[in-house]
Amino acid sequence: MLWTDLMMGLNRLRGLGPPATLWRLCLQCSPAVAMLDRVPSALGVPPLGLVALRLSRGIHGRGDQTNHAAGNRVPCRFPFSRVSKQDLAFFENLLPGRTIVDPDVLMTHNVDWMKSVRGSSELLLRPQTTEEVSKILKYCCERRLAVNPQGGNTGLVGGSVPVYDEIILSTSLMNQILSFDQVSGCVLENLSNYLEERDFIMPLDLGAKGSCQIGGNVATNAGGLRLLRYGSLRGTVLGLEVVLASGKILNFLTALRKDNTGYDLKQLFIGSEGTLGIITAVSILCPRRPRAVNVAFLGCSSYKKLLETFQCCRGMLGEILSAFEFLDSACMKLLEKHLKLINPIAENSFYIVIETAGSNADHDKEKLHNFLEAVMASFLVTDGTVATEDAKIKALWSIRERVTEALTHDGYTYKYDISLPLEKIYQLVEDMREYLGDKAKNVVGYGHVGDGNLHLNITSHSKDQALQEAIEPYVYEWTARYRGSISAEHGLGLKKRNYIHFSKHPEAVALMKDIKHMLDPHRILNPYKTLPDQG
Ligand code: 2HG
Ligand code: ZN
Repeated sequence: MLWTDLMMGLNRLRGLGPPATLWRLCLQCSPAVAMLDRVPSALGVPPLGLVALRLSRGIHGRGDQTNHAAGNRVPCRFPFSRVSKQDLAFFENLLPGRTIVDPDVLMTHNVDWMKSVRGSSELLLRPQTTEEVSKILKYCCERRLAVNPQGGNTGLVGGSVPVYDEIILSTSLMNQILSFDQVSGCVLENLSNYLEERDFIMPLDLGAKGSCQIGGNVATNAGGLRLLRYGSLRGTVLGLEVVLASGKILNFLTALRKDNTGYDLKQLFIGSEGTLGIITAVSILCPRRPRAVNVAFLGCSSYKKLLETFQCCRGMLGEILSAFEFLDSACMKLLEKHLKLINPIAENSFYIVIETAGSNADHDKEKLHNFLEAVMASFLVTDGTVATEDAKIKALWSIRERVTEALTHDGYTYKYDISLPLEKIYQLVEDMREYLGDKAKNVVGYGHVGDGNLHLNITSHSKDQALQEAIEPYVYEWTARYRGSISAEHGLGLKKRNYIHFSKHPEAVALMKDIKHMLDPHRILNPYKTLPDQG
């Protein structure tokens, strides 16, 4: 197929379903939602903007009390105090009108968006300032009351909701943008819009951008669709403000790009899933908004060809490549069946979403054209379509971004977020399909090829303990055999905490426990998450 055919392919996009934004509105209210990602950026090395956020966290969960697979069994409640009338009076005095005991409001905060874990908290606190967070934690620490920090509650590993009756500390009101250089915690999409008006972008982008909060993103070290281009939050976050379990406020809110004065303490809190402290402000490096963005949606007949396409893409698109994502044909079938999305190209075994983002439209177009000609001439790619216009770019992206949503309509979903050497990624999906046979309804693979990150998802008609026990620990043993990670970007939360040993040595886990003990000796912060019950 030629470039002109690719351009003509755009016409077929007109039949695509509703824009991706529809489902982003409210993860908590709708059972049919997703948690995905996408990309952009600028050509060359344009000046970088800086954003600092006073924020909100997000991730945690309750043990699925009905889940008896060994690693997922919920530990007994730790001997925390229970909220008394005096405690309530203290919080009402500190946060008048923001101390919530209404069971209807609490219901949505007790359940994760996948509806797979549920807590029984009877108290939700909505602080607005760092000082309020500090006073809450100081009080809870003295009273031995457990706290579940919660941002947008879009996590996928049961990390963002309570397990038992932990007090939910929601950071949703800590959403002030302090300044362009110093912003505060915000829903990711609001923040992205704010930055775009100023000609900058956030260095991360997730399908859950309409609900997830920047504090939660940092606390979970969320990856997303821009990681290939901008790297992880471990690199783009320049500074943090954190409140420890004792109530002590740590201010590392620097905006410096370089600071080699000893240990980089902020890294301890990035990805700690709210178990070490509550992040209350973030400063983050933001790239300039790219002038020219193109998206190509391509079809490949095998995973081998997909990988060769990726190698070619890296070589030929180089500095303008901002995303290389994939989904398999099983994902496409679910999108068609459950969301009525229309495949814009001919049926294929694999589909690729490539995004370029640069500063010179003609230059980028020419590069993309040459790349497309090369991969078609060598029969790596069998069909494709390209979008340069915003609405069409969104429509193509929504095919990748909405796979998670489509899966929620297919039944109970078992989620695995695995890092592997690139050539092994799809073998896990194939082996799993063969191994499970007809025990599973669907076994699908998609994810971030550019980052070596597979999202292996398996569905069944309803929750099936035997199936879960067949999958786990098989999937983790398989991953460990190839030195992969059992959680590439979603964290461990409640669901994966006991599998940490498949990716970390015992000495490392022991050191993590020591750090937890030092920073939160009474284990009040997000208990039952991230660290394994034993060992
Ligand atoms: C994505 O990349 C998200 O789409 C969600 O990380 C993945 O639902 C999943 O398994
Ligand atoms: Zn992902």
